[in-house]
Amino acid sequence: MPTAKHISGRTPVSQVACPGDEGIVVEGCSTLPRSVWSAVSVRLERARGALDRALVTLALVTLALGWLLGSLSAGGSAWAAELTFSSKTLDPKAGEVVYAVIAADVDGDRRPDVVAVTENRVVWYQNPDWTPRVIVADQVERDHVCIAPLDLDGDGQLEFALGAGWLNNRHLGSLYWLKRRESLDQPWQAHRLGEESWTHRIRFGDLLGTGTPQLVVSPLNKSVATGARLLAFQVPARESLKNPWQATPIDTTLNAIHAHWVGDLDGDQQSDMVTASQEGVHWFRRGTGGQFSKTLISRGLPGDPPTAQKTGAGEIRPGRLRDGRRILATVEPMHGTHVVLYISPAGFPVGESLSGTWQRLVLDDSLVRGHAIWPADLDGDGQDEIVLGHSDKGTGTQPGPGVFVYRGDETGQTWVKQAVDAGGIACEDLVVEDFTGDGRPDIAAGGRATHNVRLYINGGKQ
Ligand SMILES: [Ca+2]
Ligand SMILES: [Ca+2]
Ligand SMILES: [Ca+2]
Ligand SMILES: [Ca+2]
Repeated sequence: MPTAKHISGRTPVSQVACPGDEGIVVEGCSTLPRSVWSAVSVRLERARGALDRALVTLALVTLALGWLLGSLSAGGSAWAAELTFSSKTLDPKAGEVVYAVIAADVDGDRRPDVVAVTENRVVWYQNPDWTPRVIVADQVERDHVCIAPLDLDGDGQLEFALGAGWLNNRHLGSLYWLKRRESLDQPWQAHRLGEESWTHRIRFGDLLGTGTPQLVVSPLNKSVATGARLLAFQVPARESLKNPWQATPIDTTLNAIHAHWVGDLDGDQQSDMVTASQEGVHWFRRGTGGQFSKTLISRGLPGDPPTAQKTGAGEIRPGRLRDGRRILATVEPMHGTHVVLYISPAGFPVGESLSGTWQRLVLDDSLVRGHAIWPADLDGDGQDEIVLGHSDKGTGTQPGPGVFVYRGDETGQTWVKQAVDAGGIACEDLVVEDFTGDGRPDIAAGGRATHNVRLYINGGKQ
C-alpha cells in the first residue's frame, strides 16, 4: 500500500531549500525495537574478519542515529502522525488521459459517485460497488477536458456541463450540457450551450449574484480579447435550456488561466472568484453596482515578463487553518514545480482585510508537472491538510509521480509531506470527498500516462 515512510517530522519547511530533500527517512520509533537488536546479534555472530566487523559497526551507528532522530521526531503534538489510506483501482484504463475527476451523486442514493472525463468519454463509477457506466462516448468533439454538475432543470436529478474540443489543433472550446435518458445504462444526450475557444476549466457558482448559479468558464488563452475571457454563462429557464446560454464577461486581462474557483472566500455571503494565471493569484469580488474588482494576492512564482509555465500560478483552491484564517493552496507555475500556501492576513470572516498581504509559504519545490490541489481536513482536527497530485516524476526524495498530502502543525508554519500513492498514478486531477460516509474525507484521482482512476479510502491516523 502506498503509505509512505515518515520523512523526518520536525524539519520546518521554511528552513528547507527543497522540502523533497528535507529529511532523513526514519520510522518514528521512540525505542529501538527488539527485532532490530536481534538482527544485529545475528550479524555479530556471523561476523568473520575485519570487513564484517566494520560493516556491523557501520550498521550499529546507522541504527543508533535512526533511533535518535526517531525519538526526536516522535512524541509531542499529534500532527506528526501519518494518515493511513487504502487504495482501490476503479478503472485501470479509463482513456488515454483522465483530464478531470469529480464527485457527484449521479444516481441520487446520497452516496457520492466518481465521475471521470477522458479525451472522448465521460464515465461514472457507482458508489459503493464502483460499476462503471458511460455518460457520453464520442458524442462531442475531442478532447473532453472539464465537467461540472448541477440540477439544471430542477427535477431533482443532476445534469452536467461539459467542456470539449480541447486542443485538437482547433481549440474549439465547445460547451455542452448533458441530460440523462430513462435508464442510467443509456448514453446521455449532449446539448450545445455555447463556446469559448481554449475552454479549460468550468464551475457552477453564483458569481453574478442572481440567486442561481452560472457556469463560470476559464479559457486557458485569449481568443478575441487582449487576455483570456472569463465568462459567466447564465443558466436559462427550464423550457429554454436547449437555446444558447447568454454569457457575461468578467475579465479579459489575464493569460494562461489554468484554474479558477468560485465561492465565498471572505465570508460576506457573496460568491467570489480566485484565479491562477501566469500573472499570479487574483481575487475577484462583485461590487454593489455589479462590477467586478480584482485584487492581486500574489504574483506567484516571480518572473518578468509573465510567461505561461514559467511565472505565476497554475492551480488554486481555498481552505482554512485551525484558527480560522483562510488559506489558498496553489501549484506554481502552471504545470509547475512548487506547492505554495498563502495564509490570509487576518482572522475569518475577514471581508476587506483579505486585501492585505498574504503570507507566502513554499511547501515543496520538487514537483514536475503539478496538476491538482485540494485543501481538506482529512484528520478532523479543524485544520485543512493539502492534497496534491502531479503527473511526472519529481526531483526530491519522494519523486512520485502520484498523490501526496502535506500536514501542517497548529501554527500552519511547518508542514510535512506524506505519500498517498507514490508511482501508481500519473495524477492529472483529484477530488476530495467522503465517499464511504464515515465522516473522513477520501481521495479519488485520475491519471495521465497511467490512464487509471483510483480511490484512496481514508483510514484515519496511525
Ligand atoms: Ca450515488
Ligand atoms: Ca435535473
Ligand atoms: Ca486536519
Ligand atoms: Ca470516508
